[in-house]
Amino acid sequence: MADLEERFDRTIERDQRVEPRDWMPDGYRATMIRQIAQHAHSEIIGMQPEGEWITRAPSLRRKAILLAKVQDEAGHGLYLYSAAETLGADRAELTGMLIEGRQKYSSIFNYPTLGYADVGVIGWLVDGAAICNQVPLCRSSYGPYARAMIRICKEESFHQRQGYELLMTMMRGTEAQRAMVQDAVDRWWWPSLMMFGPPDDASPNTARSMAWKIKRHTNDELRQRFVDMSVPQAEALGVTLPDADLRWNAERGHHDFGPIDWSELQRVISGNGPCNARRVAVRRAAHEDGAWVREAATAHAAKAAGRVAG
Ligand code: FAQ
Repeated sequence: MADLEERFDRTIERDQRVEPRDWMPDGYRATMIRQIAQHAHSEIIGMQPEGEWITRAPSLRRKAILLAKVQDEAGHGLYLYSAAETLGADRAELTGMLIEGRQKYSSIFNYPTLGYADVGVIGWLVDGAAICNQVPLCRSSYGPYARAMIRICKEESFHQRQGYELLMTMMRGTEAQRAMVQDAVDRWWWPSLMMFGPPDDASPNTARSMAWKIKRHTNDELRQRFVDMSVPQAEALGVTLPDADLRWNAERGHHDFGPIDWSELQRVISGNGPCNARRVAVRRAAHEDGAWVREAATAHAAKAAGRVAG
């Protein structure tokens, strides 16, 4: 046992990857399952806010782009559930925990999409925040998760660019279109900052996850990186970020920004955001409606196994 623990510690120390068959502390396994499952759930629930606009896309081109993006999100979710399975988690159980409200998913997907500009702003800010958070996870210590992140980040980059391009197009349009973009930015900016999680002094998991090299940066470090990245992008776009305290601090070499309403994050995480009930109800209905597919696939697999055995 001491040997195994030593080998695990050495793997982490040398920046090597922990693989599914390696011994790992129970806490490491539980933390990885928690984070990967929450991430997978976020991708699957995250299909809904934009998915609601597929039938209302303003052109065939926009519809094709949005369909591709939402399908990518489904792919990311399945990819991540597979990574969780390599740790011994059961996918059906994880889905059960999501629809019973026993496991979390990202707060950001509990806000409504009120117009097509929201699709652009989700691409720009939400995928932008996701990239900021996930690029360092490509160096996460758990091999299957780190490798999954490489592909996911490439696709998220496409998602971010499509959002920004959509917003650029709208900003070149009519006054009404520009107002739609600004309104969407006003609604999504603060929730995007909350995606990075609670502040470091109120983040119970960060220290342990950093020591295990699951996380490579703290929540506040990544949030700051995202603010610094977004300010020039907002300027290029011609929108105002809704924060009167946002300004460059030459001494720190970063932008200062106003206080975040952490009670809102708490409210949304604990199930009381604007759309929590609707998001989970839609996921539950999809799961129940898909029962016949799972049954048919199981029956088919049993038959096929019988044929091989016979
Ligand atoms: N929402 O101690 P910490 C996407 C929870 S991107 C809900 O700081 P940790 C792409 C946290 O889990 C979004 N819950 O926790 C996309 C913990 O829960 P516990 C998904 C939150 O893990 C784009 C508790 O609070 N990305 O889907 C949130 O060290 C567009 C205490 O927090 C990922 O999941 C929150 N915002 O750090 C799809 C990335 N923040 O212990 C569609 C991977 C914290 O009670 C469209 N995850 N919590 O179970 C991570 O990097 C980390 O888990 C953090 C949280 C940074 C999210």
